[in-house]
Amino acid sequence: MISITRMAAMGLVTGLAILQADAALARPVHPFVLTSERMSQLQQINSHVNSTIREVSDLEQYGREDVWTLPTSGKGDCEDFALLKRKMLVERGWPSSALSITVGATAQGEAHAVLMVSTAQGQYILDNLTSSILSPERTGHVFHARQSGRGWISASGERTSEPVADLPVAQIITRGRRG
Ligand SMILES: [Ca+2]
Repeated sequence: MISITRMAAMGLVTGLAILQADAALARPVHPFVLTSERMSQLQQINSHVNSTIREVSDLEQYGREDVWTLPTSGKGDCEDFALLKRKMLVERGWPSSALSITVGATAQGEAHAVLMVSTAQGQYILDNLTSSILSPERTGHVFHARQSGRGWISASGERTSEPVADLPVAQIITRGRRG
C-alpha cells in the first residue's frame, strides 16, 4: 500500500482535511462516454487483475516500501494493481486523461490507492479490494489526491510534481515532510 512517508512527500498527511471525493477532485477534462461495452471492459479488467495478481506488500516483495510499478512478477499491492489496470485500459483505447491513480484511505484508516475512471456519466473506482465497479462515494474510502499528468492534484486543488510511479523511495524521503 502507499505509505505514510509517500503521502507526506505528496503533502497529503499533516494539515490536510479529509475530503470526500467530489467534483473538484474528479471532474474529467474531456468527458468520456461510458457505453455498456466500456463498462463491461472495466468489470472484466478489474476482476481479471484482482484475481490474477497476488497481493503482497512492497516490503515483502522488495524489502522496502513504496515501489510503484507494474506487477510483472504476478505480485503487487494496491497501487500496482491500479497501474496495471490503467495500462490495460489504455491498450484497449481508453484515453489516459480519463484514468487517474487516486490515493486516500479506507474506512479503517489504511492508506490506499485505486484507479479512478472519469466519464461523462460520472466517476468509477477500480479497486483491488472489490470486484464491483463503484462510484467514489460508495467505496467507503476517502480520497485525498488524484494523478494529474505526471504529478498530483489534491482535493483542495493543490498541485505537486511528485511523480506517480517509479520514483525510488529514498528520493522521496530526502525531499522532507510538510508541516
Ligand atoms: Ca507497490
